[in-house]
Amino acid sequence: MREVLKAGSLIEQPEITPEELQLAVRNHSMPVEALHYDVTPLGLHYLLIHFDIPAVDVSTWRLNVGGLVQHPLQISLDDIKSRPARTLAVTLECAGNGRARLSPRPQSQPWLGEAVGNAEWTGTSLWALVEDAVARDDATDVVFTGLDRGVQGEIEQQYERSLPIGEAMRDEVLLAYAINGQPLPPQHGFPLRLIVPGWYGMTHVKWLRSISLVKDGFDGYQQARAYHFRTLSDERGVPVTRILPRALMVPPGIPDFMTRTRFVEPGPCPIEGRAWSGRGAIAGVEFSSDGGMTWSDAALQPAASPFGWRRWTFAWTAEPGEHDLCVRATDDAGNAQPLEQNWNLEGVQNNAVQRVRVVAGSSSREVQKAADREP
Ligand SMILES: Nc1nc2c(c(=O)[nH]1)N[C@H]1C(S)=C(S)[C@@H](COP(=O)(O)O)O[C@H]1N2
Ligand SMILES: [Mo]
Repeated sequence: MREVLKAGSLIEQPEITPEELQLAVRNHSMPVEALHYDVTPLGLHYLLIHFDIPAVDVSTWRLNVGGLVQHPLQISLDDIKSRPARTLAVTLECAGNGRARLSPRPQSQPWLGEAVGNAEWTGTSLWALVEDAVARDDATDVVFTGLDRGVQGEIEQQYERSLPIGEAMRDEVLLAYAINGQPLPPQHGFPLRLIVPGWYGMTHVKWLRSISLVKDGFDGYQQARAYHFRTLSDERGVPVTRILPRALMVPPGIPDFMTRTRFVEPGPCPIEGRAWSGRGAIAGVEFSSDGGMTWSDAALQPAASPFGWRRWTFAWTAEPGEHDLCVRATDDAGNAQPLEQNWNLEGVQNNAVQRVRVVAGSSSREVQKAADREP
C-alpha cells in the first residue's frame, strides 16, 4: 500500500509536471467534438497504455487458457477467429477520466474529461471458450494477463486484472480481435483484448497472453492495490468496477486556440452530445446555461446499443453575453452526476459535470478586445 502512495504523490500547483506531460502525449483522449459520431472513428478513440505497446508476432502468438480447468487450451488467432463471432458497440471510459481537474491533483495520466470512446468490437464469447476448457468447481475468479510488462508502485509486473467468474461468464464479455471492422491496431491490444461492457477501462485487458482460472480472488497490483476509491492513505478503499453516468456535449461555435473558450452568434444554437452509464440505462440528461443553477431536460435518442452511449440534443438559444454551459446525466439505477469533484487519492470515478465557457455576440472577439482596452 505504501508504495502506491509514494508513486502517486499529490501536487498542489496547477502546472503540469514533465512526467505528466510524458504520459499525456503517449495517451490521448478523444477530441470532444468527436462526440458527434455514434461510432468513434479509429484514431479518435482515447488510448491508455501503462507500459510499452508490445510487438507481437502473430505466427507464434498463442492464447493460453489454464489454471483451474480440466482441459488447458493453447489457441492461435486463426482458431479464435474461426469461432462464432459477435460485434458489439461498447462505450469505454478510463476510470481516471477527469483526474487532472482535481485539486490537489493525483499524479498519474492527467485526463481532463474526454478519456472515452464508443467503438464496434468484434470477437468471440469468453464463456464458450471457458466452457471448452471446462472450469473446475472450485474456480472463483478469472485472471487476464497482458504481454506488457513494467514497474508501477515499485513492483515489476505484467499488466493483469481479474473478474469474478460470474461477471466473466456474462454473455456480452468478448475476446475481441477487431475494432470498427478493422484488425485491432497495436495500440488497442493486437492481436486480442478483453471487452467487458459496462466496466471502466482498466478491466478491458489488451495484448492478452493468458486467461487463468483461480480460487479465492487475485491480489495482483492492478487489482488489489490500484483502482480503489479511497481518500485516506491507510484505507484499503472500494474497488472500482462499473462506469458511473456521464454526459458530455460537443462545445458549440468556434474555439479560442489556447483557452478553448467558445464563440457563437446570438440566437438558436443547437447543442448535441452523448451520455452513458455502466450501471443502468440512461434515464435523463439535463442542460444548464448558467453554470448549473437552473436545468432543463434534453431530448434523448434511443440507444443504438445496450452497451453504448446515447445521443441527446438541446435547443439552446444563446443570448448575447457569457455563458457557463453544463450537462448532467442520470441512470435508471438512480446514479447521478455531481456538480463538485469527487476527490480521492487516485483520482478515479470522478464524474463531475462538464463545463463549457461560451461567449455569444457577433465579432465577440473584437468586442472582448475593445473591452480589454477600456481604461
Ligand atoms: N495489457 C494492458 N491492458 C490495458 C491497459 C494496459 O496498460 N495494458 N490499460 C487499461 C486501461 S487503464 C484502459 S482505460 C484501457 C484503454 O483502452 P484503449 O487504449 O483501447 O482505449 O485499456 C486497459 N487495458
Ligand atoms: Mo484507464
